[in-house]
Amino acid sequence: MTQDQKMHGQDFVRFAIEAGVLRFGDFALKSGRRSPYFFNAGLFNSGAALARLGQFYARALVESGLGVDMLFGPAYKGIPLAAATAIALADRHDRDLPYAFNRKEAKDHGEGGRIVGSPLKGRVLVIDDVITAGTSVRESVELIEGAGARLAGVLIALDRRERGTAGLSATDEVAARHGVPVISIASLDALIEFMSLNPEYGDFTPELRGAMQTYRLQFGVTD
Ligand code: OMP
Repeated sequence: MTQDQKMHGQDFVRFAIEAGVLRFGDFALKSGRRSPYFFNAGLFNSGAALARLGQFYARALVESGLGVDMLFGPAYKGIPLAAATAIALADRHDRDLPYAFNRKEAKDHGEGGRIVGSPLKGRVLVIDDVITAGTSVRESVELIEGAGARLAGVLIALDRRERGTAGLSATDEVAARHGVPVISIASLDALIEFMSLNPEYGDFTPELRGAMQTYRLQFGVTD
């Protein structure tokens, strides 16, 4: 990871905390694990927050150097994420990429079908919030391949760096299963580093920082 990517991750953690998206407490996850933190991307819920979020995604993609032909936002949460990223790529990076998203229910009238936006073609980047078990990625891959296109990679906001079914992190499992990179704006490591560099910020008590370390030891991957 470059120094720039590291700084970018730290800036994103600060932004997510300030937006109330990253919270600390006691949360039950989809996996059944109890976590001392939770990232709720749905709380990037104003025009300014969404615009800034899109800029973070766009920059992470450009910095990764990954070549993609279009963006795909899986319903529902991925839809505004892909749209905001497409806008930021055009505005800030002079890259006008097509984008699409799916409906959860196929329509039997009007234009019909499950894909809205640009037809799925070429190398498609899936944009999502958080990967835990990678369930939604599998569904996106079926849609992409069903249309004759190819998954190019997955771009997420936060990589929780938790163990999946094997010893790998769930994001590394997704990468290995589909043979593509998973790019994240920030990771649990960035969050823990932010907490130790800014102990006075928010309410990063020694107890909370201890709980984060314990959680990482219990469920995280070390690399
Ligand atoms: P998978 O689709 O199994 O990878 O799980 C990702 C989902 O976990 C997200 O889309 C959320 O519903 C949820 N989640 C978060 O949004 N933020 C977190 O910090 C943790 C989770 C989670 O439940 O693991």
